[in-house]
Amino acid sequence: MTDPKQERLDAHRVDPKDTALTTDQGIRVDDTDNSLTLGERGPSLLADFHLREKLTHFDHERIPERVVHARGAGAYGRFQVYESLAEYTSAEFLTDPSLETPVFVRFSTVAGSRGSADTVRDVRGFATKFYTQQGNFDLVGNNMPVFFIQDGMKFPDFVHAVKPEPHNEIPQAQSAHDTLWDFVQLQPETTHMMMWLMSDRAIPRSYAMMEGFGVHTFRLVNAEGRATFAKFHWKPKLGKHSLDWDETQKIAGKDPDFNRRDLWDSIEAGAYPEWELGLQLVPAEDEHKFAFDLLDPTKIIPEEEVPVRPVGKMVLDRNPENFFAETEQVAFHIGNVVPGIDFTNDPLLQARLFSYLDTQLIRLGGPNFTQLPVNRPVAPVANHHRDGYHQTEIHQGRAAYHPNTLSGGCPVVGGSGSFTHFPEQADGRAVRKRSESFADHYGQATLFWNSMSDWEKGHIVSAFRFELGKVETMQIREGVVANLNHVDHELAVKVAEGIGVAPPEEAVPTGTTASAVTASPALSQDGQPAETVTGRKVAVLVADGVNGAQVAAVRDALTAEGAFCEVLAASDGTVEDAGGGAPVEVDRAMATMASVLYDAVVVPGGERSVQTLLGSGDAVHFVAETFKHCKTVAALDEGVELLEKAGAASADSDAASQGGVVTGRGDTGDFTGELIKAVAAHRVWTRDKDHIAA
Ligand code: HDD
Repeated sequence: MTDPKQERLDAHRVDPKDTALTTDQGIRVDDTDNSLTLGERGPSLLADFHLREKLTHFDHERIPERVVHARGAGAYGRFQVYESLAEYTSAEFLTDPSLETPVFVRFSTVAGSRGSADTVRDVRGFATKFYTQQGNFDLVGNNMPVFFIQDGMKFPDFVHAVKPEPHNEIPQAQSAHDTLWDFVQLQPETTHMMMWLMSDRAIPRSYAMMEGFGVHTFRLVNAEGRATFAKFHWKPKLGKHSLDWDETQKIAGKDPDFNRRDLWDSIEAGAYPEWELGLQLVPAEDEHKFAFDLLDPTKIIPEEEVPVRPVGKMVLDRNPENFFAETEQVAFHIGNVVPGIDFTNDPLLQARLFSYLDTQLIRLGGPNFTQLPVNRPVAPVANHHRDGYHQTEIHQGRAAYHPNTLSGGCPVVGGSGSFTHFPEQADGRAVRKRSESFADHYGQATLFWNSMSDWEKGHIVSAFRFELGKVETMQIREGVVANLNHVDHELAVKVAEGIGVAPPEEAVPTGTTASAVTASPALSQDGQPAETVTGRKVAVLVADGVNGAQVAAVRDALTAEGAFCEVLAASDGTVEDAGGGAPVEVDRAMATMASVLYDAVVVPGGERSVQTLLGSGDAVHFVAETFKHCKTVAALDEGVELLEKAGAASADSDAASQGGVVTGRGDTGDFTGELIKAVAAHRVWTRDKDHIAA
């Protein structure tokens, strides 16, 4: 009798010579399914080296997850500077426009464990490793330009507060709990960052639709040794866009890998994510010209005060081969800088200089993690570091010390192109004291609030209400409201009204050192450039009897623009074309997907198809939910009836005036053009009256 398992294996077998299964010693194995036993029903034998080795290796497969930023996804790409920045820096990758520098980027959430959902409310890490000819430069930033605390001394306190509570390890990957907000109420320096965290920046639609920030003020140093202060920015080509809060909650269940999958799929499809690197440059002599301290990481330099100069472009165009080897083992370190880039005395940055190397030692099990392929520089490495766990180099020669004659004095030290620390003048007494220039915790939180559109303000109020509504201790809610009153009285009152706290009766003074600008349009996500649908995902709902020509036209138009178009029906397979043409291929069974996984829905015409969809609770819900989340809903011919039934359009309404509702008849020409425009515009946030009025 034939064995079905063997038949299936034989059918997929490649040349067995190259694929023989071996032990770690290279010995070919005759059976990897059955332990070696004494008789068929007898005890297992210690002599079974294959079993023991297989289990031992498996038992040791895990390494400690990152203490923060455990959940992440990465990709390779390239960076190129537009024109030489030699006036500011001697870093070759920033001065030679002909150089293409390979990069690896890892995006992450901060609080959750490795297996937590992507779409939680959190800061996103945006860490870039530039493999430059002069060595690795790591820009270890976030998608928000400020941080929770001013001094690295507070980092363990902050992280302990935001992580799941220690007694019951609840909640996972959430900031909505007592310990975080207790810390926040007592540490008002968190206020500015909490405004960002409560804004839609904390729930990005895609990594490719996020800004990135180096946060700290760095120092660029040119070949003559002249220093310029610099803030690093990443500006996404696709604009900065976010999800709807209700949507994120549902995605966390429907597809916890939502952002990771989006990055992977976009790269596989050739829709490569792209950012411009931008610099805010401040001459050294202007260090004290601002209303805040450049060394304070809870402050931005408003772009309206110092413009962001676009200096280069990064494209991510290759997915890793193996998640563990590359994305999990990549080791970033803010101390990895190349000549021409240097640090400042920002006390948060200074503490980070210690922490990153320290953490890699425990996480990656010894000092040789720099030899792992993803961490290895493209620049040659030569020094007297020797031995240690997992040493993969076979070092040559007798001299592992400097100076030496036995190796001809090699490797030589110094010379042109070597890193020289900026000779900053420093003088003072050893003190534990926060600088007075860091004292204002509210001014820029107010600037952020004042820069938001109405719908963004509505989302922020709702987020505070949600988060504080989960806080069990009333006194903590009250403390946060008291802090918010220093940001904006109306904000504090609205938040208080939603969480059972007595609203503050009168306004109190807000911060003093905001900046020269009182509102910064660059902080808002309103009115983003809407020129592209690259990476967007559109669902097309169909059943037997659909207008197949319309499905094809919609699919062709969207894919030509770099969007993903998926046809959904009650089950996989095909559906009949109303015109008697070839059956229409179904990409997904509706039950396996949900509206929250798409940016828009299209209902093509076809009498029979639409009648079936009208009778399907799933289909009606799909359209209604798409509409509720402020996305584009579109229909052709009879399909409009489904929009009406879902409450997304009414027969006598002027569809165009509703925004994000696209309808058409018969011919798909204008329809697909309008559809693409609407999808590119992301969302019609003003549709969500509940939250704006909150
Ligand atoms: Fe950090 C990881 C970004 C403050 C200590 N951090 C980590 C990652 C990012 C950031 C993106 C993940 C890197 C990856 O993908 O592997 N961290 C920031 C930013 C900060 C910041 C933008 C403030 C401006 N971090 C910060 C402080 C400390 C740390 C103040 C400690 C004093 N961060 C760490 C760490 C991690 C880390 C414990 C955990 C895993 C790792 O380093 O490799 O060392």
